Amino acid sequence: MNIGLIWAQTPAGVIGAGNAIPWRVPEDMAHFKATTLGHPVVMGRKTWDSLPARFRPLSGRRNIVVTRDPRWAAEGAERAGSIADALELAADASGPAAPAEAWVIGGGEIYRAAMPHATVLSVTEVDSTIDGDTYAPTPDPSWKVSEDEGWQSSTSGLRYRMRRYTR
Ligand code: VY7
Repeated sequence: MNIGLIWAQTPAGVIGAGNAIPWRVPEDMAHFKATTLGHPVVMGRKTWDSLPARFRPLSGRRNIVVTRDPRWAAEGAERAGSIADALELAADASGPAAPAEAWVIGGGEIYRAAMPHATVLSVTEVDSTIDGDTYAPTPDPSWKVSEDEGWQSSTSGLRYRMRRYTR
């Protein structure tokens, strides 16, 4: 199973502020949904909490939530006690075919723990100088940009670019 990490960051690496994404780029939300739809998604418990309740669980995807709390439970989510357990759960076929890919969707702590397991990174750069308290991991030199669609303008007024890294 291929494991991807997907995030959106500012050029300074900010991905979050106060348990939320401190910008609104609809094109990136659409890209996030299109990329992850039909695949298991793995997220940390804080990221689960950050999703507006009406969007939980993320529809059309198995939602696997990583937490050390053995009593944690939520409707529509499966609990895993570690990243390794979450990825094992994601790889388990419930139907006839094993899933080809799973996406790790955040947040900062989970990206850092999952990066060694990943073969692809989908990184949206949002051209904003906004401050935050949560940062993207830094891809080490084994990662190369394999796709870059260049800067685009969002209806939000911000510029953004989508890049894919592989190794
Ligand atoms: C997270 C939401 C947050 C706030 C309001 C609505 C990249 C993104 C993420 C995570 C953008 C989000 C949403 C958007 C997705 C919808 C459900 C509603 C869906 C990430 N590049 N961008 N993110 N939702 N990990 N990586 O906006 O979600 O997918 O069904």
